[in-house]
Amino acid sequence: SRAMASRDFGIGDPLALATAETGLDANVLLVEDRPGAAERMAAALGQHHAVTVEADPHRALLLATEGTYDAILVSLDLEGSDGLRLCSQLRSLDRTRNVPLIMLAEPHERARIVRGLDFGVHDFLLRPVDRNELLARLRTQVRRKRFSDVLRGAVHASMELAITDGLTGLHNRRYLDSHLGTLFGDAAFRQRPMAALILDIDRFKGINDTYGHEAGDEVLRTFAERLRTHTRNIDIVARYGGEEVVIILPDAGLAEAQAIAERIRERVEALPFAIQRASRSVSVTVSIGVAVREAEDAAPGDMLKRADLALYRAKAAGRNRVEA
Ligand code: GH3
Ligand code: MG
Ligand code: MG
Ligand code: MG
Repeated sequence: SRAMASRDFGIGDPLALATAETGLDANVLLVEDRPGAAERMAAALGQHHAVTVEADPHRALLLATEGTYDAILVSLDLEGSDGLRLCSQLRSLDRTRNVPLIMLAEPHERARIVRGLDFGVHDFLLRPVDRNELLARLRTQVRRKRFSDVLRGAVHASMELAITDGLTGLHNRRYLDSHLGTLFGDAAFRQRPMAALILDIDRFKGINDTYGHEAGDEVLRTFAERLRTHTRNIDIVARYGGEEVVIILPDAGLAEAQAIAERIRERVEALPFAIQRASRSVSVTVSIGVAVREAEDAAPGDMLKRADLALYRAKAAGRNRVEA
């Protein structure tokens, strides 16, 4: 059932994916300033992996933050600088904290090895480094990293799914409900305006009845796409019900909100909507209710209620219009 669940996210079985390849061509950064040691390790790794050797810890940090390495090996006994400090920096920077990090140390440096492990260095190798051990530890770390990347992607995908409407790709009502309170409270606190539009496609049932439910779905997808095109990134566009959409306009007053609503109404009316399976297009119009946050509103529901009443007036007045 785990495989089933992950297929739903379109990522395949993460465990299979992470364990399948054993070749594991990895991109490795080796921070080492002893020429002999660097050469031997590069030779050992070189067969399967791409190795960049860097002796200077500052340049190594730059390389690590700019590049995409699958693993970083750091010598703890660099001449005149502290490999452990570099490890700590690599573990604290966003760009590098998830890259597998392996310390190279002398056996008598156990105390420093323990400190490194304490702040999150993933593994260590004792000198003289055994070639097979090097390859095995590297392989383990790279595999762990790839596995956790896949899982991270899956978690991200499932979180996206939970707040996205499956048909239109707009935010869903759950997302709106969970965010609107905060936005609304923030606007009230800063005494900034905020507006809400409720949009409802006119006589949508007729499109379903005439061309079928799938044609109706296609119109909804196109409708959503046009709304995305004609709103800003900071606006929240959420599918609220079947063919109803709520748009939250942070920082917009009444005049601006009405202008935006009117522009959307015109853009919907101006271009017919394609219905591919019927090889034709249909005219669609939308009615829009507009409301703004009032000082006496206790909750965003008050604003939405006024927008809904305005929408009702728009329908009653003949549809294809904006009312506030
Ligand atoms: P009005 O101008 O008064 O809004 O008329 P209307 O027909 O659009 O209004 P009504 O709310 O009565 O009907 C909405 C229809 O939307 C009914 C429902 O079958 C349809 N609908 C709701 N969700 C979906 C959906 O996801 N896909 C499709 N194809 N139709 C849907
Ligand atoms: Mg309706
Ligand atoms: Mg409708
Ligand atoms: Mg409706």
